[in-house]
Amino acid sequence: MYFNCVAGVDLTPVDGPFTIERLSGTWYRVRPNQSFIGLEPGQASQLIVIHPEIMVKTAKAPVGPYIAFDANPKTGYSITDYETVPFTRAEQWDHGPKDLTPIITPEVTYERNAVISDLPIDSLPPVFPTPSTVEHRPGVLMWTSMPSIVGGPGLEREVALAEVILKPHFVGTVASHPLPGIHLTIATKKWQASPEAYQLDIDAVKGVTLTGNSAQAVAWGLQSLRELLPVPTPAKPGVILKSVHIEDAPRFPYRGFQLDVARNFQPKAQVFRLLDLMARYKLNKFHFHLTDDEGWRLEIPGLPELTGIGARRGHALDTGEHLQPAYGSGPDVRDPYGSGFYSGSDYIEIVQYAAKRHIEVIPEIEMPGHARAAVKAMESRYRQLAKSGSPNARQFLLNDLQDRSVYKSPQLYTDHVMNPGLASTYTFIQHVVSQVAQLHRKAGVPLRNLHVGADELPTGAWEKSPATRALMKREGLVNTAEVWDYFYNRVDAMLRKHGLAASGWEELGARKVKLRGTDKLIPNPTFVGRGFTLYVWNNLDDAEDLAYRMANAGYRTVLAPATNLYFDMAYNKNPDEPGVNWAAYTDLDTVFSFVPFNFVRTPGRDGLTDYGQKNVIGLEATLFSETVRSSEVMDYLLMPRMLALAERAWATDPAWAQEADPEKAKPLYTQAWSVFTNQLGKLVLPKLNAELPGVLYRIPPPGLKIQNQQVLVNHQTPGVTLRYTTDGAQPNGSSAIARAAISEKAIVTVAAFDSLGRRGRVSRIDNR
Ligand code: TNX
Repeated sequence: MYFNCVAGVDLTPVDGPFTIERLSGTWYRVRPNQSFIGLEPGQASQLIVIHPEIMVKTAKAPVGPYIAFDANPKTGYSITDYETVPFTRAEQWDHGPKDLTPIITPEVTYERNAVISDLPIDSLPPVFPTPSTVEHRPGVLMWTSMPSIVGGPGLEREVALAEVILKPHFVGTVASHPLPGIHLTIATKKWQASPEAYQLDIDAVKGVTLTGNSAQAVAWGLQSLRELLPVPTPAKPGVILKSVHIEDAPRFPYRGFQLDVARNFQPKAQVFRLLDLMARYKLNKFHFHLTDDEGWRLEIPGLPELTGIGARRGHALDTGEHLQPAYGSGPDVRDPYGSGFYSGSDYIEIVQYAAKRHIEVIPEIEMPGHARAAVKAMESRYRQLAKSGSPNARQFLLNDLQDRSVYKSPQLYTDHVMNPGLASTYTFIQHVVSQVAQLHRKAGVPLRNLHVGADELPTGAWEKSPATRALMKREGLVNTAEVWDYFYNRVDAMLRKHGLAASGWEELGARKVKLRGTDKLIPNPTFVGRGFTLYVWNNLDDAEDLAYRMANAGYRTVLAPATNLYFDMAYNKNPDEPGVNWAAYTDLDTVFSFVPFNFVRTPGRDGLTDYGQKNVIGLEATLFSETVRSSEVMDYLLMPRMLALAERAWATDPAWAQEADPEKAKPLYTQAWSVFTNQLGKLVLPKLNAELPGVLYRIPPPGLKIQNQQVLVNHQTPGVTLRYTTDGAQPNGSSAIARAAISEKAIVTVAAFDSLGRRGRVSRIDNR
């Protein structure tokens, strides 16, 4: 029997009729051993699998089990009638007295929600993310039918966007284009240097005047107009808009989101929907994690094996034809999350779809680590060609077949790195880079930034490779850190030939050194001033201040801290709450409360200097997809946290973050948090539901508390409808509404329902 387990399995032999072995990465096999005497039909046998750490999350349990029989070892039979039983024993999640992270009970939720006030809609900022300034003016603008939309040169797309936004409000009306209309123009807003700054005026007489520093700025202004418009009601066409003057510009030029489609694939339609979401909330950089150990998701002309082998996963005893199961993809190569890739024309469509929404696609090609899909695909290509005697068999080979290095990646791979000592490695990179650039050219959207990975080369890699040793001798390189510099020097040179700037994870600009015997990352002097952009994710332990040290040293930096902006982290510790937990539990307020310029908490670590601050170009949230085996899970982990990201990345530095005195900062923060949660519950999410239905964002469970024998109920996003039952059943759309305290003496089950009647997570309390 085979299975995957992202959390790893303890392989210490245990007594019993089965033996567990690790095949590669976190892919395991269980085999009957000598003491196995067979199973009669209907008979059961127990296998104990020990996880080396406290698991906490059911999402980390074994997944994708299947069976293969010795008589026919190449065929796997999926086991679908299995379940992960809920964790019920404290030792499954409790680390003991030092464990300060609570399980989130309905009572804890109640206390957390209690700081949120229910605010009237009129008191909320009418646009999300919060604009720099909003001045309400007297009067209202009324349209009874579709207004005329006039745009200056270069604004054809924005005129079309304005039409898309306005049309649903005038269904059934005759387009008489009443005055006043909508005027879109590009003109320099002197008050703001940002090319994304816009000014939006709504006036009873002059209509809507939207001026931006660029077409992109005008598009953002239209998103603001969309937020100002009421939810379209086809039965009552027409629009009444209050007069307002808005001046707005983003805090950060880089407002990004990274999607990993390598670990588990997402179809093109889901990528489009993500881009729609990003555009709504003015996020402008889509970092597309297209390759990793477990998948290569972009067709590259000339290298059919990359997708033919590297984009497919299924049961196999070797990687000659496709990769092996990972993250629960099971034995079947048709699994839609294990297998899948974007063809050249799919990719062109994605790039164009993004460009239309003023979003830059930054593709990522992972190297030299996290590259197993490419390494195995190129090894298989080599073997095929070598068999037929081709002189070019080694042309694109990525690994040194004589490599005896001993290393292990965080995902437990031992054979997943590109080798810097092979000329063919550079031939491969050169080919891929030029093909990706070519796809962008075909899309009519030139590639400007390419993310070249640089994540987590495990200690020990390359060290016993004859090819790398020969390189070191030739070039006079004394250690792996120097080989690393050599490698990225060459990669950078290739990128430059295509006019591309290199981006990478922090290690692109970091040097691994030893401090009193332990590893430490310092800013790498070699590449300062090269124009690299570093995405710094590690803010754990003594890397807490790494992002600031990089920026202070002169590296252009994007903040992507794992504790606050990694959306594969679960919202909380509860075992059944989806997601993982290696960095943190990341609830909505963990994202909302992130202070980009002052997040280091431990005394003695570095802060951000004024010089460093200029190098921080923005924020990025990521979604790594080890546990994202459906579009539903993707939506759930993404939203509404993406809204908190958008607010932090776009809105000006909030007052609470600038206040040095914690006593004064606290009430300011609480007020801002109330405003944000009320905006979500009353404006932003209902609007999203109406205009882009089907985004299955997380609707958190209500908070519950018993007081004077009554059940008090509250919620994180005021504005939802709270319904309850007293018979133990899950509430539905016709269950009683919890308007005030619930006094029934019963087990009370409560859930929130959003504007589309979708039920959120359920809370329960015993009031008998
Ligand atoms: C770390 S952060 C990784 C990824 C994993 C992720 C899971 C980074 C650049 N590398 O390879 O998918 O953690 O959270």
